[in-house]
Amino acid sequence: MSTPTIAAPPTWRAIDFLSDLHLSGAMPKTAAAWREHLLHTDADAVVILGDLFEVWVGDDARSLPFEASCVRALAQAATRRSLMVMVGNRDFLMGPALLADCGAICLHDPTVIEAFGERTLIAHGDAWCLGDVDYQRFRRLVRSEAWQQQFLAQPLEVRQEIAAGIRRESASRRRYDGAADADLDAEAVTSALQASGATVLVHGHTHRPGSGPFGIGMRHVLSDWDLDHGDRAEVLRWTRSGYERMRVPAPRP
Ligand SMILES: [Mn+2]
Repeated sequence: MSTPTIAAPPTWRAIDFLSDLHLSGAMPKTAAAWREHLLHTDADAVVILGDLFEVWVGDDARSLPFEASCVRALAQAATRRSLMVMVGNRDFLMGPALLADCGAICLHDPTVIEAFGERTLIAHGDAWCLGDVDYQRFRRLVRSEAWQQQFLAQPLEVRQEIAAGIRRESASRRRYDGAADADLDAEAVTSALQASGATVLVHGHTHRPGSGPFGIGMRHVLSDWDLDHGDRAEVLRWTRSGYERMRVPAPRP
């Protein structure tokens, strides 16, 4: 299958990429900084590459106060600029209907964005951590229709309890995210770049922000966000002049 492609309108001057915010009610500063950026960035488009939420247990979670406030922010942002969302390994149960409801474009993982005369491949990143065989097995399970039907059939409170259990237990958390030191497979990335005609890859997931050559191309790894226990929050901005990392400030008290 050819990689889905999104062509940026020629009028666009800046595209903001972000991922791995891991938003939850327990991280109010991070959520506030995200909302501020989302609503007030001067970019033409905001592209979220997975793990916007620490966990998303199904679209009925939008009825919970924190989740509802985030969904409102997404919908508000989408009235001002183009908003695109790809799901990650934490929030893969965010459905296309919910995103459409917010006015966001639901992105296939991976997708190509064509802008400024170039083609950039974008992905969450976990699907190419092929060295982590246990994680890939787990990923296939939870992405299967059967597992999701069974999980979503349980009451919201039960699903929240299961998610909280995963967050408490570091062993199951590793299973959920993959090994902490896992990186993307360079051969898989090379094939994906070749198949999509892209020379640059932008991805998240590994929480190891940085830019450099990888496979046959160049890659930019997005930063995770944490302004509640640390000082990490960054957006990668793509313009005609290239890629630039921008620190996102903590919210004013
Ligand atoms: Mn992830």
